[in-house]
Amino acid sequence: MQRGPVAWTLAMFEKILIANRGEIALRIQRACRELGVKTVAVHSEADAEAKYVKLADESVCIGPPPSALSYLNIPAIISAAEVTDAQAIHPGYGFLSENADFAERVEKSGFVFIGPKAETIRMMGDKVSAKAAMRKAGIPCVPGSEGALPEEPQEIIKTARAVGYPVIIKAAGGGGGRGMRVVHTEAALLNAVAMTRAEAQAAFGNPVVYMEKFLEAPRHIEVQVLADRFRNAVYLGDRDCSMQRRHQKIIEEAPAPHLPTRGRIRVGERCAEACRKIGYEGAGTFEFLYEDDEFYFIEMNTRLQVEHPVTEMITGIDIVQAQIRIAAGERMPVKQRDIMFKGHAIECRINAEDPYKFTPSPGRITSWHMPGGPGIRVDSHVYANYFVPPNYDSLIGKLIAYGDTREQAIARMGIALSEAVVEGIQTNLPLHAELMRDAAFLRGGTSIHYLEQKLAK
Ligand code: MV4
Repeated sequence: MQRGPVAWTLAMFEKILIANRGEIALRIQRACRELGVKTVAVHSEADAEAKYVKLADESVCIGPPPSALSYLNIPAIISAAEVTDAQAIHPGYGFLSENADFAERVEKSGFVFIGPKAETIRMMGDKVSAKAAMRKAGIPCVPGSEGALPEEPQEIIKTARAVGYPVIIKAAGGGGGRGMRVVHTEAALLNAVAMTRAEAQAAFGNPVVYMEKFLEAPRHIEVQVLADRFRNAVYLGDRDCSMQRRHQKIIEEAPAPHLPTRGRIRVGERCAEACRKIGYEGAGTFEFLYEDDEFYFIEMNTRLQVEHPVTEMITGIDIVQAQIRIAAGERMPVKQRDIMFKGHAIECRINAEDPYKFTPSPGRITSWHMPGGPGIRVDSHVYANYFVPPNYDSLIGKLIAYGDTREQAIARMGIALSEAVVEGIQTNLPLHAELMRDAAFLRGGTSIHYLEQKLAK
């Protein structure tokens, strides 16, 4: 929320191509519409009949259902921008959103990529260079190898002794949970490094690995930032995304519960300062592990995130509009002191899946009734008689509840979940309803392992 009116300035795009699908394609379209910008939807053959495709000003089919042939098809997307005369491309999340080569080709073809510079995306994509840049910019990081692990066995052993067991070996080309191995003893160390290197080479074409102290039961806390090309940068507060299973977040909330005020402000300020130092441009997220009142940076996401609505709810700032304005070259009208944090927001991701076995549940939705009332927001592209294609991830919508307090947000979410009806496919709504009554969730501040441990029981 801002004090007084805010005035963005300058020329806006006339037309933006949205290189994504589903709820986020609709979310971006809504931001464009409010800005008076025309939209181009690109879609696969599987999404031809989707409502958000019909709602766009124009649409272009970019290929058959598999993502590799459509939503990841760079030449088809750039051609679609050319034939529709779009000026900018919004990549959403997933797909090509953190592909530096895509960002570069978009810009080389004469379009604006709505996101950070290609070189920034490339730097953050390499977790070793990301960490080095952040350390240099004053962000607290997990202790570990300074940079890539060397080849020499004695050096690796020495590093692990200095860090202290358990350690975790991570691939520089990994991230989001891919390419990691925990090591508890020196006897297991060299083999674990060799295995992680081989897997990293096979999966990412990059054998570089690094080492960190393994944190046993941290929380996953992230800080949202916005920065313009004039080195104005603000933080929009934090989110707790610890409620996850197999690296898939299922509930996120803002602000993160039970953080000490000073630590929270300090980490936020450091993130904004790091953006100024590295010349970050656009929306971004600093991911931290949080344990024993300390923040440890692990990765930076250079895209819009699924969970951005909880931050929008507590700040009143439209993050997607801000991304577009920043990409158009506008100067951010808000300073940190203008940003007010008010209330609490929780997001439940609605997935088309078996609520306890987690197997995908694509197919036709026969009924779809979504809740409403004070503090309830539903971000979804689906409707009754919509067919959930089997080709993409299972997210079919997000239920967001806002309240003056965390307790009120949870109460509102519980009511919303009791009103929600989805038939024809299975969803994880029952799991969410159960979590809204879970004693540990109600206390707040559960670790990244909580949900998997609860499900094991
Ligand atoms: C860790 C960790 C413990 N210690 N690093 C997994 C995803 C990737 N972004 C980083 N991950 C982790 N890194 C150290 N030094 C535990 C995890 C981790 C995790 C992190 C965030 C959210 C969920 C997770 C689930 C399992 C492991």
